[in-house]
Amino acid sequence: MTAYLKRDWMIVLAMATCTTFATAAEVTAKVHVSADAGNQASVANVVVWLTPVDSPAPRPVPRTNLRLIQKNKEFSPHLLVVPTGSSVDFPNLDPFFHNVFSLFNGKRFDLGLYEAGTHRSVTFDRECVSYIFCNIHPEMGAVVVALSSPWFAISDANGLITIRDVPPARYRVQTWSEQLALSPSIRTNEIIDVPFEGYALGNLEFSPTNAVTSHHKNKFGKDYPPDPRSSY
Ligand SMILES: [Cu+2]
Repeated sequence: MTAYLKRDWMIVLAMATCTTFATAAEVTAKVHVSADAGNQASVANVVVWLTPVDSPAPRPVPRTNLRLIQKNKEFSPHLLVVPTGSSVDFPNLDPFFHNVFSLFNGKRFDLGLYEAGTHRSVTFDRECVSYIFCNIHPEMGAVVVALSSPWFAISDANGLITIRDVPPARYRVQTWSEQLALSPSIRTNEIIDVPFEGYALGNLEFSPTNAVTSHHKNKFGKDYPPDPRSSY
């Protein structure tokens, strides 16, 4: 390849890169919790996603190597947001049994009793919110949010949300939070026109609600029995 040809290719590549950046808008927001909530409510882990209004959303690319581990009688991470079609592995890294199930809402499954060092996986094949529990340990709880849109983000510890690489178009804004409810309702399912320059949603006002994972039944719909083997 001659030096001139090389230079031409570099110009083409540079132009393509510029074009990509020019069409990749950012949509930002900030979670704000109403003052009467005290200091208890966290502004983190609020999920915001955009669904195109005028055309179907492109099919999201399923992610691979997703894990929701069980260790020290906890699920980790507590919240996992995945594109629909993704499989999540549930390895048991504790030296005792767990019994992972999701029957409350969303994807329904019961992985049964499985021992230390084994794992099972679940494919989240439709848009839904699944609450994951263990039938042995009531303190264990996690949430998997499966989204059909590739444009989503989760608020950080300061409540900041940045959805990147959003093509300019009209979108419906949707939110989910385990412990917060969006208020006032006028912003529920808000429609926005995202221009090339990006869009700032500003403050999203939330108020606290009771987290499903903090008070739940076992997989038979009953209260958890007291565990005589407290060390397990
Ligand atoms: Cu368990």
